[in-house]
This record gives sequence, structure tokens and C-alpha cells, in this order.
Amino acid sequence: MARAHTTPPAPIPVSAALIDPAVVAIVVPAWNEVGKIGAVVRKVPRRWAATVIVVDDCSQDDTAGEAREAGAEVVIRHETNQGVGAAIRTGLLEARRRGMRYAAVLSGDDQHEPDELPRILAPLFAGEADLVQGSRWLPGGATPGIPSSRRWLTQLYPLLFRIASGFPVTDGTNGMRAFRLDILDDPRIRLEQDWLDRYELEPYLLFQVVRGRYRVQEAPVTVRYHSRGTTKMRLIQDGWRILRPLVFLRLGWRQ
Ligand SMILES: Nc1nc2c(ncn2[C@@H]2O[C@H](COP(=O)(O)OP(=O)(O)OP(=O)(O)O)[C@@H](O)[C@H]2O)c(=O)[nH]1
Ligand SMILES: [Mg+2]
Repeated sequence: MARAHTTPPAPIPVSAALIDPAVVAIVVPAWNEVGKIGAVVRKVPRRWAATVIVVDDCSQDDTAGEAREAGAEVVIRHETNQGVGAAIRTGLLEARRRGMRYAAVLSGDDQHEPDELPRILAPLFAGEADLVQGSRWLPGGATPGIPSSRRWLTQLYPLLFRIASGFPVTDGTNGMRAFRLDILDDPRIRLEQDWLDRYELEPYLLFQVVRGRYRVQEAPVTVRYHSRGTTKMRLIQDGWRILRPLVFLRLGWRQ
């Protein structure tokens, strides 16, 4: 059965032929995502990534069961809720333990389009980038259903990121990105720190990779906004969690 698409299917870059799915793990943080996590897992084309790792961050619903049923190769459950950053960290550690060389992170709330994975994976396999950040705001990206508040917040953040880091990113808060896992061996990239457990880890990683002079590219992707239950973010509290890595790293208050 054809899947409803509000955007045309993603064109596949020529260099996608270089992608070796055996060394790619998809890491999916998920907290109370019944009704969505199964779709995410099923949509990942295994010709781009052989291993889907879902980290259930102590959901009260059966997120883990739905992920397993949908065919996730690995499902890990946290015994307590730790936050999206901690869930991503757990998934990345597992990917490395399994000998994967690349990871792509996708949101567990079905906001991303897994058939767009070649856009963020191909530049890694072509040896052109160490990290590829998905951007909803580059030409070719899309934001079906985006509320106006999200539009201006997600456009403001890259300006702040640019001021703090000097790097002209167009979308710093999009949870779809892919990178070489060996960049995590860099002692300047310290994902194990407790203060990164919630929304801090993703901007921290991008900032440190930029600052470490790795090759960072952006690629256009879709971020879909469902009419119900897209976000669990609280504006002030979680907004500050996203912002503080920029402030702390820029001012040298944290490493
Ligand atoms: N909020 C939240 N999400 C978590 C947690 N643990 C794992 N997640 C997952 O992290 C992903 C991102 O969470 P969201 O709150 O939707 O944040 P976002 O997608 O970056 O931002 P929006 O554009 O506002 O939706 C989802 O797949 C969640 O299920 C947690 O403790 N809190
Ligand atoms: Mg979301």
C-alpha cells in the first residue's frame, strides 16, 4: 500500500551506492511513543541501515514492545526516565559495542522520513563529511504542519548557534543527523557528562564537532509536525536546556 506523502519522495544521491548498511546503526530515543515508534522502525529502509536501536527511556506505555514487534534489531530499556540525551548516549554506546562505524539519529515520534537517510549518510561514505546535520530549512527540506511558534524558534536557534560557534548552520535543533562514530573517541567530545542528559546532548555534540574542526555538512530533510503529540518540550525549561550548551561552551564554563 502506498504511504501518504505530502512531499515528493526523496531523490537518492548518486553516492548513496557507497553506503554499507552493515556498519550503520539507526539510534532512536523514545519515551511514551506507542502509536508512533512502530512506524519509525518499519520505515527504516534496511538497505541503508541494517541495525535499528530503539532506546525506550522508561516509558509508561508499551513503546519497547511496539518497537520489537515492528522489527527493531535492538531494544534497550532504561529503568528510570533519564532524558533524550541519555537515551541517545545509550544507543550510541550500543552501536559502538556492536562494531558499527556510523550512526544516524532519528526521532522516535515519527517526525522524520527514514527514506531520506541517504541524504545524511552518503556524504559520510563518500568521505566528504564527518557529521551531516539534517536541515528542515535548506532548499529541499520540508516542514509539513509546522506551527508558527516552532517556525520562528527553530529559525532563531541557528542564529544563536552561529553567534556562539561561528559556524553557519541553518538548523541546529533538528534531531536527524548522522556521523562517524569514531569522532566520539575525541577527548574533547565528552558525551558521558550528566548535564547532557536531556535536551543538551544534541547541540553539545554539534557545537563540539564544529569546534573540533571536523567536516560538518547540512543536508535538506523533512520534519513533520503531527496535529497531536509531536512535542514533549516545555518552552522555558527545555528551551534553556537547548540553549545552555551554547552559552556554557562559548564562555568556557563547561567542556
Ligand atoms: N521529551 C522527552 N523526550 C524523550 C525523553 N526520552 C526520550 N525521548 C524521545 O526524544 C525524542 C525527541 O523528543 P521531543 O520532545 O519530541 O523533542 P524534539 O522532537 O526534538 O522537538 P519538537 O520539534 O518540539 O518535537 C522523542 O522521540 C522522544 O520520545 C524524555 O525524557 N523526554
Ligand atoms: Mg518531537
